[in-house]
Amino acid sequence: MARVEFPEGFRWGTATASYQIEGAWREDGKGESIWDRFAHTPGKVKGEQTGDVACDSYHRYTEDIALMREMNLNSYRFSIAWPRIQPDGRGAVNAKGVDYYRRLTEALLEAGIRPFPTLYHWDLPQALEDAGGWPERDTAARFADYAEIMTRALGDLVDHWMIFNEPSIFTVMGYLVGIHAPGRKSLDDLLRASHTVNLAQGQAFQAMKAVRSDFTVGTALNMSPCEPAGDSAEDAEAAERWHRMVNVWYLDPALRGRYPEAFIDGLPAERMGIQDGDLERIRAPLDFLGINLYTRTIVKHQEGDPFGLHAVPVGPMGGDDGPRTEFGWEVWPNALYDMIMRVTADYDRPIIEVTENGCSYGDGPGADGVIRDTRRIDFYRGFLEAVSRAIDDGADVRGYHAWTLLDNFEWSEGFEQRFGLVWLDRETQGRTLKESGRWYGQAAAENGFEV
Ligand code: GCO
Repeated sequence: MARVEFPEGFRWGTATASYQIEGAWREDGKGESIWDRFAHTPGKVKGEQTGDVACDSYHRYTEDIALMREMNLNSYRFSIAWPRIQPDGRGAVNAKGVDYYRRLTEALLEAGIRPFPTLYHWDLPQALEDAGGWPERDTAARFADYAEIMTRALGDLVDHWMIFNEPSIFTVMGYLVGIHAPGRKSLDDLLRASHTVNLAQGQAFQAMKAVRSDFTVGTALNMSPCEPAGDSAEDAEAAERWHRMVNVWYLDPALRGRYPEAFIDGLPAERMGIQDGDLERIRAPLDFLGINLYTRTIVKHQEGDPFGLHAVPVGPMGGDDGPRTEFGWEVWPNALYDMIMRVTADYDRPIIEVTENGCSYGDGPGADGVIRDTRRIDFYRGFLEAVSRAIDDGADVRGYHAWTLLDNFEWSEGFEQRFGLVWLDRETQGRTLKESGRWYGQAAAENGFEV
């Protein structure tokens, strides 16, 4: 039997997000978020489901931490709900909201688990959306204020921070495609939102470093290696433009102070609202890069696409060679190896943490109560082997976070898609460790596994 090994000190964790697990949607002074508003709007979420209760982790976080300990985990990526901290996205701080995250953080430290918070995982205060949302430039300054407030509040307990979760998803899905909150459908809104988010990332980074210069600050980007659909030069160039738009639109501004060249007709600077001095403001020399990855993307050249990139992804998520999860996403572990190695080569071997990777399978309890989700075990075995191979080939990967700890609210899909290492019984809020959770826990304990 061969063995897949990881470096000493490698972080084994899971990832969640506030709106997807917390519930308590209007408890202890929390303000309304755009996801509260969106999920309460008929026709937006499957089965008219909402995150009002979700996994009730606002009240049951100690149960969640006990499950992480049972899995021998030493890192927990969670997100902070901005509307718990500033109910209207500006002004006075809600002490009860800060207290919740302080209790959660202290309990994690008590359990020997690194608290690893993301400041923004999509739940913008509705009051800021009412004032224009991410397309409104002032939202960047509001976000930087929130980042300063939160890092000052927890800076004695938390050393590692992520600024955003998947900016190219929440901007595209929320302002162009419209199937995520706030449900707007405008290319101009998307273009302006993308620039405001880059401004917010740069200004928040500066604000956080001013609170503690030794904070380790990164950001979690959804990434997917872009492969040309055919052998033509056109497809190869289209795949590269798609890579620049989807993978590094929020990385090049931070690390290089410029936007990547993705648009056929050049950067739409005017439509993005770029002002003099902005290319300095968007810089953020990140201490690490978080990679969220699920599969690869096959791209072909096509004129007349909605973006103006002359590039479109082919088919559903991924290619046609691997098996598909129940969400229809191709299982292609080499995508993670390829993406890690590309970032390693392009950005001078940055520190990387895999901040999300996981799969949706609905396997539930058998007659004996055991949840034999063997396809999820195979998924993690394959992707973790890819990470180990990337490290052997020179990448500096410090940790891996399975998406996700427990079955939770999967945005417009409601609770239909189950990504958890832990089964959630939505009637009782009962948590049951799946066989994949046991397997992952043993790998974490041994810092590796047999293949
Ligand atoms: C994302 C989000 C998570 C999702 C997960 C499965 O990557 O879309 O960060 O909130 O739930 O990726 O889709």
